[in-house]
Amino acid sequence: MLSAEQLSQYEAEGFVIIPGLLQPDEVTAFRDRARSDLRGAAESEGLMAKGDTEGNTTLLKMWYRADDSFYGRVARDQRLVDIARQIIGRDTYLYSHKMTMKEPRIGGAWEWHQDYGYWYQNKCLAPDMLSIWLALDDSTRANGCLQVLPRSHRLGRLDHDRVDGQTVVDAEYLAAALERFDLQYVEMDAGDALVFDCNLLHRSDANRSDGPRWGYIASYNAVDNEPFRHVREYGRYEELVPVPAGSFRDADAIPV
Ligand SMILES: O=C(O)CCC(=O)C(=O)O
Repeated sequence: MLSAEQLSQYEAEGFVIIPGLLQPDEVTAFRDRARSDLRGAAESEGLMAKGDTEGNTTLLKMWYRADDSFYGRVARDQRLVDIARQIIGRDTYLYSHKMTMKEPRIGGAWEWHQDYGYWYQNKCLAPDMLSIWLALDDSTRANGCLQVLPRSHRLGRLDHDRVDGQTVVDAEYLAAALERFDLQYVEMDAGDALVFDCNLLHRSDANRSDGPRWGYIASYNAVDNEPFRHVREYGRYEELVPVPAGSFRDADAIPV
């Protein structure tokens, strides 16, 4: 659960950082498992490569189910579920979960966007959605940590365009937002989490370092805000049954 102070920071700023949400041994187990499952995974296994404007590529693996797999159990971990339910304030389900992988020197940038820029197009009527971004590596300016515009969630949903394979916020509105809000680099230690509103403007740079920058993102939605029409494979309602903290480590081997 978030403390009252963390919750009011989330509401005011559109995000809050939770230091050490995962214990060091949990991070190690999660990172080792993910590297072994996902490194070398192919497009046929659902791995997506997203280009950026400089020709770099960032990798993305998405999961759609709140199941009993290793990754499903991370998304259903009691600590994450409690935070999501607390913020949404009514029946909540897992919208999607994914790994964003920036490999050393080649991992590309994510351009400015609001997640609700995508999810509105996916037929979610209300912005009653949030994400928890878990750092599996220390996430720094050098390796392409997240950048946010604090308070920009108050703008509501802005228009987005499809540019070079990414859904990015309208350039003119972005320029105005950059004038109005101070950009913040969200540097995190492995195991820290960023909880953020679906309308918070965010991006990340390419990974110019010699180490990987991997982050796992679980996104949650209000049950009554399930897409009114399904245009994507993900986002379908499934009961969100929490599992004890850290029990993902006990999950059996599951296909990636
Ligand atoms: O992991 C990142 O750097 C950004 C990912 C992101 O913004 C997204 O998946 O919407």
